[in-house]
Amino acid sequence: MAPIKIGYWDIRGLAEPIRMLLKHLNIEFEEKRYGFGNESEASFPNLDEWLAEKFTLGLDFPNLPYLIDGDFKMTESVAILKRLARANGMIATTEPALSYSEMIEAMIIDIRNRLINVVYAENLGTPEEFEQKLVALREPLETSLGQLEAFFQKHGSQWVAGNQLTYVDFMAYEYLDWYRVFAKSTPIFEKLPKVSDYMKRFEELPSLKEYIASDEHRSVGCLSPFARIGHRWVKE
Ligand SMILES: N[C@@H](CCC(=O)N[C@@H](CS)C(=O)NCC(=O)O)C(=O)O
Repeated sequence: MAPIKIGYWDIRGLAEPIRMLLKHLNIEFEEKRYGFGNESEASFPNLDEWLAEKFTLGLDFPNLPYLIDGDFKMTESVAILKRLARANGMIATTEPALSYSEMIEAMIIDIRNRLINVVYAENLGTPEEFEQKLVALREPLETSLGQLEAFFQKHGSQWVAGNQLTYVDFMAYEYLDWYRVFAKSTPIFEKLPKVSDYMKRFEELPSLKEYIASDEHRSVGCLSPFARIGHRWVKE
């Protein structure tokens, strides 16, 4: 049987939790990574490579990322993660773990979107104004991370669903990791021992340790070149 195919831009973005989950599960998969054109041309960045295929793939809701598994095709990053998680024991099945992990899933998406809304905003303002908007992200981030720290403290859990690693951890790790680039040299997790341990625990997973340390993961931008920052980024 042909391996699962994942289509996405040639960035980490919304596909990285899916890629990491597949690697963790040791599931063979093929990737179609769409480029943004030639960086030396005035038309860069452009969507041409993706747009040439977008409506030819038989997707009900054409978008990126997509998953093609034989005749089965779908989009929506979280739905793709959940399909893979359900099939491979990577989703909580008991209460309250399921409710807690779904709560954190939604909270992590909110944290991620606050950043996305700033860096992809149509009116980015002057570099100074943009810098101020990035600084303004710190307060809500610190509040959310402080709450996550307290959650781990209160529940004594290793992962968001207790002691079971689930697909939500793949989202949480990736989207919290994006903030390391935007925080520049100012540490964001160091004051939070539980959250720091959580990030480290994920990075140390034997299934992912090598990948997370590799250039394949570290040197690829988190975001597309349409974002003011986050496209060209090498993790320190
Ligand atoms: N809710 C969707 C959002 C998908 C989305 O916004 N994809 C962006 C990249 S992050 C894209 O460029 N889609 C291609 C398109 O709109 O044609 C998901 O989570 O998968």
